[in-house]
Amino acid sequence: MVAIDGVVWTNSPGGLPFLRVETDQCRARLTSYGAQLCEWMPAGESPVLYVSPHAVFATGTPIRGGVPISFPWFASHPTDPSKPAHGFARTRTWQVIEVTRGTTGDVRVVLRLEADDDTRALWASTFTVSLTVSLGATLAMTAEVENVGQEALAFELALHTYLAVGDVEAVSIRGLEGARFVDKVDGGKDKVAGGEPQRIAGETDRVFLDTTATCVVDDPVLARRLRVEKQGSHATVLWNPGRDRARTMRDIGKDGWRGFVCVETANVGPHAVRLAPGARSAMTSQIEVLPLA
Ligand code: TA6
Repeated sequence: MVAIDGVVWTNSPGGLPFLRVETDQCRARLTSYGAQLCEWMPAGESPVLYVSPHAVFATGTPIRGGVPISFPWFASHPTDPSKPAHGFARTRTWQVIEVTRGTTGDVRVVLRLEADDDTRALWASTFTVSLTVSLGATLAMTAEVENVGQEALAFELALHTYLAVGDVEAVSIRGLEGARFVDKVDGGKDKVAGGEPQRIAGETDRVFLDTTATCVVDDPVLARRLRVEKQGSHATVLWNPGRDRARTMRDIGKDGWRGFVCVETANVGPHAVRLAPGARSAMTSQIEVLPLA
């Protein structure tokens, strides 16, 4: 691959290959393990993605933070609890197809994962999934799935984005007002959001349906606004474990839960995507940092 200014490959202490990007537009870190973006920081900003100080960087373990990819199923497997939560994409090493510098100075990285014997043992379908990441003053991530097999397939997909915030109990999330959601911390009940922004008070695990809306996280502590715009996605997941549940998780630490909120661009549940042989489908999430007006 041609050397690109501001881009180097390194290895994490656990041996994962990391692409480090340092340009006049941003600083970023992405590993081919799970095609997981673990840092994106536009010039002059503090980190936009949260990564737990207790995150494990080793093959076989999902990395807690950044942007894990849930594919081909979301959360627990619907029928077989022995299969890995959130599918296998986040614990496989993806192929790096391309690293280039765009005309606007952004660094563009394309990664791909294809079906093989290991994926077929967990999911019978023949697919390719690619992730295109544009790392600049804004962040764009597009995940595209193609059915390269002979049978129809159906999948769920989420960009399980951990947004870094000053104090999760102080943020408000706009854009989901009036949307229908499944409340996973209330027995999976179907509910409808009120007219006020979402706030995090205790464990929150909500799958908003039929929504293509942009979400805006207002963060008074960091005095900034994170704007998450999306295309090709009909669900948004809002998640934070809260203090008590975080205590049961090995890789979050005592107060880690305060430092993030997951706002996930997704196609899950009733929005699972069905693809005929030869068909493809793309989903994009774009993140921008704005001052808090
Ligand atoms: O997206 C929300 C969620 O599905 C939650 O139910 C929660 O458990 C979270 O993902 C994290 O899952 P993980 O397998 O990474 O611990």
